[in-house]
Amino acid sequence: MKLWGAGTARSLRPIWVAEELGLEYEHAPIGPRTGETKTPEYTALNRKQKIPFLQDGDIHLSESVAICRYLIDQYPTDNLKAPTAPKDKVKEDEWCCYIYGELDETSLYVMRRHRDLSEIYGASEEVVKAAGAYAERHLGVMAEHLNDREYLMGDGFSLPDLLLVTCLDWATFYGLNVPAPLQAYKARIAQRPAYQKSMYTNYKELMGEINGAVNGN
Ligand SMILES: N[C@@H](CCC(=O)N[C@@H](CS)C(=O)NCC(=O)O)C(=O)O
Repeated sequence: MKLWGAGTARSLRPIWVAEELGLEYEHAPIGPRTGETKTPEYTALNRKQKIPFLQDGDIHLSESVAICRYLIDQYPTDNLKAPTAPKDKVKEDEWCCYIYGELDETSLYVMRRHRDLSEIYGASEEVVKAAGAYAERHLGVMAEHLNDREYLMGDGFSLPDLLLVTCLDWATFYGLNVPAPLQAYKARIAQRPAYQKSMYTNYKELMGEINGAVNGN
């Protein structure tokens, strides 16, 4: 099994799932906009020229949520609950779509586009501000839900929690207001060894760069 991609919230997700499941995998830590996604070899694998990407035998998959879902279904474990009853499956889908659609794509990535990647997508303080406020509104909805619950689904740590934590890290990094119940929830989940290992695997190149900068290397 080979997982491609490092350095972003999206690339963290499949690495974290693989660690939760105890899988053996090769990691190719290519980054976006480094030219590494545009090589002929990588383009032949993933025409979208994006990370993350998974190769597992004849399965080739892009899209962070789809890769996570595949791994969880293909290599089940009690560490990461996968619902089986239709009513639970749709609840899980509801959370995954909500987190990915409202937090990741229409808020945090919009902020990224119009601030960090403004040379490509155009700079707009107004859009960044509105997207941040929109994210905070939906963080409020999730904070209410998690106020008296340990996890999003009733039955333990599951894919929506993993997606939400990657967005909470991202929102915190962008200076958004993350309500206290979500901070407590994030702190609890951050104790998981698989989270810590995957954070290191996903961000170690960047950490090296940061340490290098601090050390003046
Ligand atoms: N919906 C995709 C988004 C993938 C994505 O946009 N990846 C970014 C890095 S976070 C990328 O590879 N960007 C390079 C580019 O757009 O050229 C997912 O969740 O996997």
